[in-house]
Amino acid sequence: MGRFTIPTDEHMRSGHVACQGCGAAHAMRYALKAMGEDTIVSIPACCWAVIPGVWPNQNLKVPLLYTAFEVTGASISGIRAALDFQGKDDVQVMGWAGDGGTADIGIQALSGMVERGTNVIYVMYDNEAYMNTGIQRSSSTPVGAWTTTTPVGSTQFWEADEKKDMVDIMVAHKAPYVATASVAYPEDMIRKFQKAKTIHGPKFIQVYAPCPTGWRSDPSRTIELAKMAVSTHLWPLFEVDHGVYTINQKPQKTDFMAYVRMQGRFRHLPEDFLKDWERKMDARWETLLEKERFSKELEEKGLLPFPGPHE
Ligand SMILES: Cc1ncc(C[n+]2csc(CCOP(=O)(O)OP(=O)(O)O)c2C)c(N)n1
Ligand SMILES: [Mg+2]
Repeated sequence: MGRFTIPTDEHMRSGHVACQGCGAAHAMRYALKAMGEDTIVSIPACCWAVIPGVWPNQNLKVPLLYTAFEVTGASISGIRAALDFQGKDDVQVMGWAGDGGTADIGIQALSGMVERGTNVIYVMYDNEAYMNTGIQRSSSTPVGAWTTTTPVGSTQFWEADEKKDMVDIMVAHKAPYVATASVAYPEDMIRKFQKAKTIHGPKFIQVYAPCPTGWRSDPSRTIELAKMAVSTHLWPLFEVDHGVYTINQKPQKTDFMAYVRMQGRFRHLPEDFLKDWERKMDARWETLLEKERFSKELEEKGLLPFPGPHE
């Protein structure tokens, strides 16, 4: 990862209305630095439908289309089709949706978009719950987490299910480029967006975006928390380019409990539950290492990378 690679151009003005320490606000700023001014963004209902503020004072300098919650994939397909009809190949189209809008309610439009091989970038900024409407659980909420619909108290009814693996789902769709990114690593994130721009077809990037309001974490420690998610192997940074996995960072694992303790949403969890969760996360990391090794083996045999759509 090179240093001083972050473009100085800003496509986001100051004056957004995100909460203090909002990871999603950083995510958009970095993404647009990579995407550039010739980008049309489509955003469904989510925090980011509010964050830019009200036109004409909205803080994004690029054209922005607000859509219904479930249609990001369809919306950016339509924008792409219109641009293609006009011969505007140099304009990028970026869908920008939350985890609820992607892993739950928008998944059918996203699936169709990928299946059709649409030439767009779809970003899922993952704050791990429906934050804009008051911290309800989504299928991307991690196991054990408190949310307002998985309350903690006499019921002990915290989130029971494992986080849905959207990267696996996108890889199974044979999207030509699938990656994770984190607001704690802007160089890595910007490089991935720049790379995505050069690849024809549907690209999917899932960005780790801490939400101090919903995670009950200190807003001044958002980046520290995001770094710890990577170093605990909870949020591995990797990319899958036409089926070939590359893990971008292989850090020496740091203290899992320290990560958990920084967030009030996990405060109630008993020791044995946390130990079990950590074991599962360790196994997931080992599995990812194996996927990388195996996909490189397939590449050596000429079985990967698979061809992109319409190639
Ligand atoms: C069909 C429909 N159902 C529910 C809503 C209400 N709603 C607006 S934003 C939102 C939460 C979105 O969650 P997510 O996609 O994770 O984005 P975040 O708010 O966390 O940024 C909900 C439930 C809606 N706008 N439309
Ligand atoms: Mg969310």
